[in-house]
Amino acid sequence: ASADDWTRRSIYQVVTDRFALGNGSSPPCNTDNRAYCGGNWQGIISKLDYIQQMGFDAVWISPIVENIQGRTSEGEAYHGYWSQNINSLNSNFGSANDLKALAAALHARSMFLMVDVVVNHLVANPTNTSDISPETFDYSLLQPFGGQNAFHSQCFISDYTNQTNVEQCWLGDSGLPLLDIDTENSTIVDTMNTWIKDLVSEYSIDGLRIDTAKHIRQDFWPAFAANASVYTVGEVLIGDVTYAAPYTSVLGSVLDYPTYYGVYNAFTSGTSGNMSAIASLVTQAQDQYNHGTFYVGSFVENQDNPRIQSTVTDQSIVKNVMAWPFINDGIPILYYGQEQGYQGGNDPSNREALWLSGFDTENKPLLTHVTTLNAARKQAISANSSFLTTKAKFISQPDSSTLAISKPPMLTLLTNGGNSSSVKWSIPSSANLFSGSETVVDVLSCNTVTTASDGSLSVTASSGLPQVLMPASALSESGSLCKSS
Ligand code: ABC
Ligand code: CA
Repeated sequence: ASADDWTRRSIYQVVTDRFALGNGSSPPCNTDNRAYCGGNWQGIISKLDYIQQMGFDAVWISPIVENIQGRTSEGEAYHGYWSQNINSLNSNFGSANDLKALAAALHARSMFLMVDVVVNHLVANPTNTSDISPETFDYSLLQPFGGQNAFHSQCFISDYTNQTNVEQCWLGDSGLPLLDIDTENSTIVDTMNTWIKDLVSEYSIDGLRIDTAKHIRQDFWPAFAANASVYTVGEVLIGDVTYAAPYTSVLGSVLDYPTYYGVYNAFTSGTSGNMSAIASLVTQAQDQYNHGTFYVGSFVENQDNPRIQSTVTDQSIVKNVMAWPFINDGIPILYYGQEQGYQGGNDPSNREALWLSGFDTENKPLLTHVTTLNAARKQAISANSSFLTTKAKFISQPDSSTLAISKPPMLTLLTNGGNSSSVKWSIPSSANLFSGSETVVDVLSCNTVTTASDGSLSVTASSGLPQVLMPASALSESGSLCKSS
């Protein structure tokens, strides 16, 4: 599927090992152990109702290829990022038939499959951790290359301001080195291009999340993306828009890390959090990225960062943050477990087993919240054929703890004030969002307000809750939002 196909989607990200077991069991899973807990592809298949009923129509799964086995000083390869043989699958997650069955089950529901892929490195379990000099690795296990000459010479990344160092030195550390593949070598480049082409076709993959994209030279990526011939979203882990921007020209787009940091900081520092920084980051990204921010992956949690609720548990603030990916230009991504209120901190605590929640759909306000947000976005797409190609705009507000985002027919009002705050909003007629004396619905609460005769809007947000406003006329008969039943 193309980037345009993906823009109407919303993505549920799972850590395959931590989502569900195919046999329906719920074994204990202590994240501190950094060990496999048993989740697998059959488990995902068995819980597609759970994912789809929240309104998601794409699933991003962990890397699928064979990883190093056994325990390292940093635990087991349960997350899937320690590839050893890219031509074989990670049997902990299932068989080739299981993975094909997952793709087929998704497609039967008109859902997309996104697979995480790692091209930057392979991992060899050091035979002797007190001596990790290059000669000590068993290269024969590292397939399809099998020799030391497939890797850049050993050096650990030491200077993130030196791009050659970032690209050609190694991630990891002496405890567990990630051997950096020589992606300057044309034979290796050809191997990778053929590999991705075959992988996408063999498993009917609809899109790829590209791990460690900034650790490979930019001009490696266009041919790789062309061979993939599906949407590719690169992980460029950086807070800086200008650094990320060129990757949006060599890949489908990037995960929107700069905005993630802006949003995280704005909502986790009390009312001193800088809300206008979000507006300025997004505006920069809209200006600098290829295709603006329409193709970015928009997220507020993932497997590498502490969950929002490890820092802030005020449910009003949490609901504001969670709204972000669904109301801006990018493709929304929800990291599994946020809907269940998970609170894990840094890796590995943020990789809790979802089955321990019992897949509860009845008593989880955040699950209801995300279901509504998905429905609101879908409704906006169907009400305005230009929704997906109209840039989000910010309407300036006097109160620095607020942010008003216009993306017609949606107007979203966010605040970091928390549940004891109350905000009086004024949206001027010059915002050109509504007509005069029009009924406008906050689809999160189903409260309605009426605009003034000039189309301006005054509305109060109580308890620091976010509001997603749409004209009543944009809520169609067929839609499910705010229908009294
Ligand atoms: C292991 C241990 C952890 C331990 C960690 C250091 O080592 O398990 O307990 O804390 C996989 C596993 C991890 C494992 C690693 C290493 O492998 O999931 O559990 O951690 O063995 C991707 C994936 C990630 C994956 C890998 C490796 C890569 O999403 O899940 O990790 O395949 C760098 C890379 C980035 C990578 C990330 C983990 O490390 O660029 O691709 N993620 C700065 C640098 C970034 C750097 C980041 C963290 O630090 O610029 O390049 O990411 O080290 C902003 C700045 C940024 C700054 C951030 C922190 O702040 O603008 O520049 O990022 O404001
Ligand atoms: Ca590299």
